[in-house]
Amino acid sequence: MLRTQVAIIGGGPAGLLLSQLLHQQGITSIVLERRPRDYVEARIRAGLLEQQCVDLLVHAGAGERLQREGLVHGGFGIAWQGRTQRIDLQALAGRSVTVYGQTEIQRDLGLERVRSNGDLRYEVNDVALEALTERLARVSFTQDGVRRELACDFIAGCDGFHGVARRSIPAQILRSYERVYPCAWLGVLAEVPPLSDELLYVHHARGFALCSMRSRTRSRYYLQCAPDERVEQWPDERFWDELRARLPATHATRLVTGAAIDKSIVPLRSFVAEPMQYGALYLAGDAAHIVPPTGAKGLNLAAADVRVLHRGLVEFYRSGRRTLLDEYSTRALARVWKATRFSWWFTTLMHRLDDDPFTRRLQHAELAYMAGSAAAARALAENYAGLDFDADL
Ligand code: RFL
Ligand code: PHB
Repeated sequence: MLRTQVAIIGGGPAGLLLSQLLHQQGITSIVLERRPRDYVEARIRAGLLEQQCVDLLVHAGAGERLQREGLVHGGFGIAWQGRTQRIDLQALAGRSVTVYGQTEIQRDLGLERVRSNGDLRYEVNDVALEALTERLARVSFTQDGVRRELACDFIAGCDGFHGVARRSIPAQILRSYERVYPCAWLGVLAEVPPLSDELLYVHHARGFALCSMRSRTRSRYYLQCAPDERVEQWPDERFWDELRARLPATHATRLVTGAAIDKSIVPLRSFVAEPMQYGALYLAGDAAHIVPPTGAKGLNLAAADVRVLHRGLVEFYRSGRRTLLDEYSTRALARVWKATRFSWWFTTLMHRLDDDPFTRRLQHAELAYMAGSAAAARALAENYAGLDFDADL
């Protein structure tokens, strides 16, 4: 039987960051990831990091390239009904955000784990969590056709929304809260210069649009679409025409188009599972919660969970005390619900979610209010830039 202190299910950003932070404190872990490494590193997802998330990656020793190549943004734009407003994050919230792709974070963390001889196991199948309430918990899994067992003190469930960890918590204990939105995001990555230096969120009668980027030469664009649409229905030409139709006129004329390198459709969903711990199992990241991407909070929340969890584990291994571990779920959920609220609010404000003219008028009124009120703009800015990591209770 294999033995480690912390078994980590899932080698996404949450799992790798946790294993790296634990390694720095001399705590052993084994990461079990279902997919091949190349696949995990090629998944195009998040692009926007809160300053506190950047700080944590730097602290973990995986921030060297991020600090060199990440694009620091002091604000972003919101457009509606021919108007554009800049939200000055620095002036309103005293913080910036950083554009740096999740693919790169995944690669940087992976390299750092390999450099420090981390035990990362890819293409591991049929992971099963056992003995969660016994002194030693167990994880069994199949690797290279062989069934193996791993004994551990703790299990970190970092295996995303579709993973096995959350489902290992007894149904009578786990409570979940969910909102599925009647729309999806169609995302395109293209080797073209971004529309402007900052991100632009667009509220439009035809639906939401977002102009983002990965670098000065690579753009990331999103269009609201129906959840049952397929990427085949969106050839490049149609995508660019639709984006142009939703952009303010001044921006539309500047748009540089090109062949899409990647195209995908993501449904919009809010989901929170409570509690985030059961016996030896602690859930972190998308395994416990999902937010719609409008507020760019998913990866940042995963990093915040990992920060709280690793502190609890360090306290336990240093002193034998479980104070922070016992508070893990309460602390993490306090932050999760605030980000869930913000993501829901920003999604509801910016998308066409129904055909009711009353809804539309309310959205326009709220956008106009934000343009005219420093207090309203500040509420958006401080949530977007990220609420204080240490103000969660
Ligand atoms: P992940 O990244 O889903 O990783 C989970 C890992 O677990 C593996 N796994 C298993 N391994 C072993 N056994 C099993 N049974 C397993 N089941 C699953 C999976 O293969 C995977 O490798 O979760 P994690 O680490 O919690 O990280 C969360 C983030 O990936 C996610 O929140 C963000 O991508 C969300 N997100 C954004 N977040 C931001 O903070 N800023 C953004 O700008 C942002 N934009 C986005 C986004 C997500 C998007 N999509 C595609 C959902 C934009 C998009 C389009
Ligand atoms: C992205 O660049 O992928 C991105 C940026 C901001 C968001 C969501 C996604 O709100």
